[in-house]
Amino acid sequence: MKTILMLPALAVALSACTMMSGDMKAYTLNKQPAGMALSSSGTVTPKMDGTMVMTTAKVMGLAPSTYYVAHYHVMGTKSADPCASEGAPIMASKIVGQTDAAGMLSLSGSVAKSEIMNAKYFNVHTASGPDGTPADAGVTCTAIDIAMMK
Ligand SMILES: [Cu+2]
Repeated sequence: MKTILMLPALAVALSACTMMSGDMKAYTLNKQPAGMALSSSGTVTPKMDGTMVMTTAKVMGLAPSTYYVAHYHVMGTKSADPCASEGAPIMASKIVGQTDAAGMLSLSGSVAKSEIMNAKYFNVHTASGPDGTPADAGVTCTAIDIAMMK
């Protein structure tokens, strides 16, 4: 009985180890004011790769067949909460994508870590079109402190 109980603990330890390689961590995206009419949920995962940061975001429950744009932002002054601080977007980190018919969005992009060194949050906006011009102040967001990542 003792060996059987040990197995799940070992499996957890192994998967935790896999998660740590490359310093990957999934951040949960929370709604911003422009996203309140949507039942969205999702995650964003920045992954360090040498001098670059590869960012992958998956969001569901957005408007179907709609363009969205995401970027990292520096901290703003409107709030101590990064997602409500209204900091400037870091344009080099812009990623544009379109939801499928079910409102599912997958984004991925690569940016030099030096460009986003001062990033304190990452958010997703509705875009006015494929060029990724933001059409609102943000639908979903998470605080991410890039300087704290290895
Ligand atoms: Cu933004």
